[in-house]
Amino acid sequence: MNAYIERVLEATKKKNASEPEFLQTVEEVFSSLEPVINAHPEYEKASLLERIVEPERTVEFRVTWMDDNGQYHVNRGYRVQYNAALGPYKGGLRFDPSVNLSIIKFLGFEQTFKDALTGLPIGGAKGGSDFDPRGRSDAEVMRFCQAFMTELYRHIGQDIDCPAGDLGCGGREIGYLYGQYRRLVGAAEFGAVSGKAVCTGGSILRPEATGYGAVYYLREVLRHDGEELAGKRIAISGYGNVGWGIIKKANELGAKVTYFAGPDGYIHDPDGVSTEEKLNFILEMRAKDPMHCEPYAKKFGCEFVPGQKCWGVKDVDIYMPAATQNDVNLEWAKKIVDSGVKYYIEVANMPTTNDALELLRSQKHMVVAPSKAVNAGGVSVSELEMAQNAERLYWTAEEVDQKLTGIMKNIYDSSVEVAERYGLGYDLVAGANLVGFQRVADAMMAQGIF
Ligand code: 2IT
Repeated sequence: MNAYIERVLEATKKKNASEPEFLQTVEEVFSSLEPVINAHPEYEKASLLERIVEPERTVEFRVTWMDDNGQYHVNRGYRVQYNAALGPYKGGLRFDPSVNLSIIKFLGFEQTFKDALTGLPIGGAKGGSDFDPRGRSDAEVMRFCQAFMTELYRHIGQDIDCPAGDLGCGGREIGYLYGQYRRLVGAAEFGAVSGKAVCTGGSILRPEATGYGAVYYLREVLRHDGEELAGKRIAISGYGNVGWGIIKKANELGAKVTYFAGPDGYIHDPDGVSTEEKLNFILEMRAKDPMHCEPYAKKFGCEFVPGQKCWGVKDVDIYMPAATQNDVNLEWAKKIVDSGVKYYIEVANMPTTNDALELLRSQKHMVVAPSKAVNAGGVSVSELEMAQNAERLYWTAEEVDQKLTGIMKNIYDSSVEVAERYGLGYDLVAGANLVGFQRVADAMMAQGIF
């Protein structure tokens, strides 16, 4: 590795020793940067890497809310405004008990390069809380969201920072968050929060966008090999918003999801999750109890394997981890390698541990695509929502879909082009890191050193 990269990496490890997820993503991104750092000695003089790993601003705050029994709860809220060189900070809010500063910083760092990859004018940020919305009533979720926004509102705005959803923060939560923002600032400033319902300034395609974008990216990967989506079988993990979008678009384009995994095990449905009835059942099942997918097997008479992940099954063409971080570790990656399946398409943020990713990328028979490219359709449509809000009008689903298709193709094409230009061959992981980094670096260099 280049000496400058190594030096900054070591310093970052020392400085952030208690943040393993954050260090994992820094290591992953930095491992791709050697060619661009070699080509730009001026970056070291400008302390570019030292600056890029440090968030521009981190806000940590208390969130106090009352449950339905009149009892108070105190949670911790975060917003890490990572880098706004390319535009207003943009990125989701995660509400999950696992949330801590390390998780939010890893997500914010990833988001910075993801947002750059979209080619749209947005910087990177992430936020959230260790609040657990599971099992909470609508009124409790509303009170939590109002309390969360009562602090957050002073740090965001349509030209400053535009939060959206992430795990545990869906349409309902975004509605409450936006409502409280509007109330506090006394203005219908739609562009300050994205992922809103269409009736309140949202983009018609935002719920589907991450899943649809992932399938559009996959289509480009297959096209590169002279293959098409029709007839392909896919194994996914996670069946939330993103999994739902993947299933819908895969069905539309003639592919099918034949395996999906949840926290309690995995389902094998050889006919695919291919009907409205099955898709609706998944939505209902998840709303009732997000921890169990077994009811699907009972309902549709298919196999359920308890306590296992579907990584390693052989009768599919594509794996798409779409659950959460570090879903695939070295042990699972070995099973994936042994299965002979060619395509490993990351969807969730950082679904693969670094050693597992290295193993998968080193396989001659495999194509590995990185999540920061594959799942960028979500934030892209968030930015289109901001653009619509700025124009004070609504775009049709067709208009948004057409733009999304173009954005995903650009992300793929630019990643391929840059990796080839640096002599790395067909390397989608390095290509995405290099494109994202280069765009942020250009903007930072143009704006002076601070
Ligand atoms: O990880 C992500 O890209 C998101 N959670 C969506 C961010 C956004 O601003 O839509």
